[in-house]
Amino acid sequence: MGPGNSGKSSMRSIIFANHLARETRSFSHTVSVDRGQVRFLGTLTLNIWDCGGQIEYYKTYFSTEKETIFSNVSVLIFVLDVKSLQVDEDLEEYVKCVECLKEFSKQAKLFVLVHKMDLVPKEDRKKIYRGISKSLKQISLPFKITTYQTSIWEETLYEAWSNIIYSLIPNADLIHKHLTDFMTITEAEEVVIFEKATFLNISHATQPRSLNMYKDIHRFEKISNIVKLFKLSCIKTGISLNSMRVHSTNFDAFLMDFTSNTYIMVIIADPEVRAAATMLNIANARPHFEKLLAHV
Ligand SMILES: Nc1nc2c(ncn2[C@@H]2O[C@H](COP(=O)(O)OP(=O)(O)O)[C@@H](O)[C@H]2O)c(=O)[nH]1
Ligand SMILES: [Mg+2]
Repeated sequence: MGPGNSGKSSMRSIIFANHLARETRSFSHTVSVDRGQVRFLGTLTLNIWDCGGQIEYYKTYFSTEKETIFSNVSVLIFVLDVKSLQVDEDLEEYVKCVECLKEFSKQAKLFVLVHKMDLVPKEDRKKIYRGISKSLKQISLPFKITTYQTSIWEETLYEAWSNIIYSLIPNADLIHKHLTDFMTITEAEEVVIFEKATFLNISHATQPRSLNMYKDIHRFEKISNIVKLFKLSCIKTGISLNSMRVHSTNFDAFLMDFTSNTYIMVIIADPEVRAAATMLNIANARPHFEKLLAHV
C-alpha cells in the first residue's frame, strides 16, 4: 500500500516480473486492487495485492472493503515517496492502515519503504531517512516496524525485498544452518543462495574470520542486481545463464545453477582448494538442498 505514484507497481514488476527500471516510467495508475500470485522457491505461493493509491480507492479500503483488504495479512509493505508534496496526507493514510491492521491482522509484519531515495542528494540521505524512520516507528506502535530506504535505480530495492521475503520463509533458520555447514565443508569464505526467478538472496553464510575482509555490506544486493540484469540480457539473446566463474589472484567466485529454484555463489580464497573440487562439492550438495528447499 501507499500513496499513488509512490512506486509500488514499479518495484513489484522489477522484482517479480523481470521489468527494467526504465520501463516503469510508462506505467499507468493501478486501478483499485491488482491481485497477483507469484510462486517463490517453487512451493511458497505469495499472494501480492497491489493497492492503487488514488484517494477514491483509499476511501473504500477504509470503509466497505476494510475487512477484505486487512484480514489475513502476513506482511504489509507501505511505500512512501520521499519527495512527496503531501507528506501529512501520506502519513494520515499510513496511520489508518496501522489502525486497520491492528483490528484485523495483529500478527502481520509491517515494513515501510522510504522510496525514490535516488532523488535525494547522497550527502543528505542518512539524515533525512533517519528522521522519517524515527517518526514512523513512533506512529506505528504497537507494531514494531522495519524500515528501508529504497530506489528502483539502486540495489537497495533488493536488500529490502530480500529481507521481506526472508521473513516469509518458514524454515529459513534451518536453511541457514545447513548452508553454514556446507561453507565449512567446502572451505569457502562465503556462500550465498539466490532465488532463481527474482535473484533475491534468500540465505547467506560468511566465515567469521573473513567478516572484516568484506568492506561492502551491500555486496549481496549488488550481486542480485547485476546478475539479474545480466541474466535478462542473456535471455534476450536466447541464452540461459548456467554458471559463471570469476577468478582473481585473491579469490575464486563460482555462481552456479543449484537446485531447481536457486543459484548458489561460493567464494573460495584458499589457493589450495581446486576449482574442480569446489564444483564437485556443489554438485554433491544439490540433492540435499533440493529436499531442504522443497519444505519451504
Ligand atoms: N526517481 C524514481 N522514480 C521512481 C522510483 N520508483 C518508481 N518511480 C517512478 O514513479 C512513477 C510511479 O510509479 P508506479 O510504480 O506506477 O507508482 P504506484 O502508483 O505506487 O504504483 C513511475 O514513473 C516510476 O518510473 C524510484 O525509486 N525513483
Ligand atoms: Mg500502481
